[in-house]
Amino acid sequence: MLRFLHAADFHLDSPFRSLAPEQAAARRRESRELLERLARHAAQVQADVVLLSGDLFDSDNAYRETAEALARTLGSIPAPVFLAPGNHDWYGPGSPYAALDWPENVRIFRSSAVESVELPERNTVVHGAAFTALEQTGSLLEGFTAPADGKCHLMVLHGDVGASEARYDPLTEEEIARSGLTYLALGHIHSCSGLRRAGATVWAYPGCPEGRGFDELGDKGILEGTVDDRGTVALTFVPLARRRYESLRLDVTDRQPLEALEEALPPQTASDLYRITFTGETGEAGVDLPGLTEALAGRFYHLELRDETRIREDVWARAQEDTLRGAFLRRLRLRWDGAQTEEERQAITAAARFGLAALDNRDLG
Ligand SMILES: [Mn+2]
Repeated sequence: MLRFLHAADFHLDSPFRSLAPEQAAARRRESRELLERLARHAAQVQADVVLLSGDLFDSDNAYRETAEALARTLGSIPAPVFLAPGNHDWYGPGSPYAALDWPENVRIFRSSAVESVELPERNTVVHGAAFTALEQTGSLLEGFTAPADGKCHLMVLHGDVGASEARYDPLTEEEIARSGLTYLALGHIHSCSGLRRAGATVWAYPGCPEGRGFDELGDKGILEGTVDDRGTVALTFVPLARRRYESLRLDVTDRQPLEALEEALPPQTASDLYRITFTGETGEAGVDLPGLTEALAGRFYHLELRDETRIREDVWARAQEDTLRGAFLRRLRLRWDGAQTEEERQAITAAARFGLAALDNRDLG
């Protein structure tokens, strides 16, 4: 039986622009620790081979120390490591893949033509190809067929299955089915695909090993797989992320926001990055975001609160009043009723809240 690890899309040295500079720097350091966790896991489960499907670096001008850390950590893995550069870390004369001396157990694919490496003691062949430019408009799998020689055929590749645009190695399921591969280890898509089949070939994306924004939510990690003597592939998801991005929408109609939050949150959130959006209906002041931020201090690694609640009907009802307040509410209500998008409605809601606070000489916080 062959045991492999499959990881991709580390995007080392990502800028983390949505965080404060110090936190962004800490996050970049932490992403390098992901490599160490990968190496430790490989040793722990005695992986026979490690497959890295590109976008290890976020850009082609990664810090030299990051590249050195990658080389060092991959070199510490007691198994052969295969790396197929992707669109963010494409192989070229200026790339860290060309500039550094890589340890003996690390094989980096450097050509857009598929190359094959035999692992005779494992009855396995590992195939792979590289992005050699920012874009790869033709399929790297085109024309490839693994021989039916009873060996286990793995391929490591960065590519876009079922792509709507042809810039990132567009692959089709028909092509994968024709490849004759036992397992196609892909990178590029940042969420884990789980085990997928095309013909007799199993393929998968592990997703990125840790989220980098609120578009990469929840548990993130790598895939651990086995191929038995009959060529049957099994996959297990291994969480690797230290921190998770979570996005929560919370209806606070007739509820205290803090209470509703306490009910919805898991006990441990201090390592994680949360975006919490309040929905439903509230009174004229809306949700007290500064007060909540203070009450929740220290509970999260990073917290974003958003008030998307609507103003309750009883507040609008005062539009009938023959006062400045009534006139103000009537005008806004007309605009609200004519609003075409949720953004417009949000803007009108905010205007109503600020206006009512101003009319009452009340501080919105
Ligand atoms: Mn990519």
